[in-house]
Amino acid sequence: MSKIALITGATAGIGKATAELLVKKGYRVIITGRREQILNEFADKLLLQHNGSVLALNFDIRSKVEVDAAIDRLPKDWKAIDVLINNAGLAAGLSAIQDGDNQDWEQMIDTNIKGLLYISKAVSKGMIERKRGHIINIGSIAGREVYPNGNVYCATKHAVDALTKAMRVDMLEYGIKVTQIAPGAVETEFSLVRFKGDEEKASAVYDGYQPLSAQDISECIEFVLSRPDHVNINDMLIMPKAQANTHELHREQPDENEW
Ligand code: NDP
Ligand code: 8X3
Repeated sequence: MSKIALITGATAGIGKATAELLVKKGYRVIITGRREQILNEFADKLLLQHNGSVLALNFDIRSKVEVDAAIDRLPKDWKAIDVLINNAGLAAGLSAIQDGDNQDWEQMIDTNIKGLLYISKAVSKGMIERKRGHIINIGSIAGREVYPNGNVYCATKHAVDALTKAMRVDMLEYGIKVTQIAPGAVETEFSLVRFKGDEEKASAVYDGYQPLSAQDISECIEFVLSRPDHVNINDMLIMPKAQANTHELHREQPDENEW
């Protein structure tokens, strides 16, 4: 029987690419996000183009009430979730602590940490009863290092790193696997969101080198999921070839003779 995977934040980027790949691999996929129209259009595309089995759940992961209601009200044949991919997340702003915007801080902490906790608690209940499941948390290189002005975003991803390790301990006796996927720079809507729609600033993040694509990360997730039952990949750190760490990026200089 096909496995059921719930992917948070599947209206864009890594979540969207992962939904597409898992549908192609025969998973029944639950996609979530706040942007209802985009979510529903994507569900239709998956149904039509890939003949997939798809369910769209429109909620804000920051609301515990909305998260619990969405999971409680799952149709009977969608309740037995095998895979939870905690992907919904964001960076908001890039500034020193002393200049930080409190609303940005709340949004990152509420989404990247509290939202991840709410849905993990709601979904893991059933996994514990069934004594099977796999939780994949999308961390980041920002969960291993800090970079100038990245403070609160980095802190939320360090929290994802700690929570992944803690969940693995808590889930051990129930046979539930817990994995962290930690990417470096991936070109998605991430920077556009961080810079609040400033396309110039967002695209400059990826200038002069080849970043990872959302598809690159979806393939790593699929690799992790396709291991035999007794094998768990605890952690995977994936970087673009041009990025050694959060500080060292090798950007090609534009050729001055080119015009
Ligand atoms: P995108 O901005 O392209 O996608 C983010 C997704 O998260 C969207 O589907 C968005 O949906 C969803 N989301 C954001 N806030 C909420 C919310 N409150 N409730 C529900 N869904 C929400 O970014 P990425 O694909 O790049 O990011 C995915 C994950 O990968 C994040 O956790 C990010 O931190 C992490 N990551 C990204 C890297 C990068 O360089 N891009 C590198 C390392 C990690 P909607 O707006 O419809 O709600
Ligand atoms: C996203 C990667 O380095 O921009 O998590 O924080 S980074």
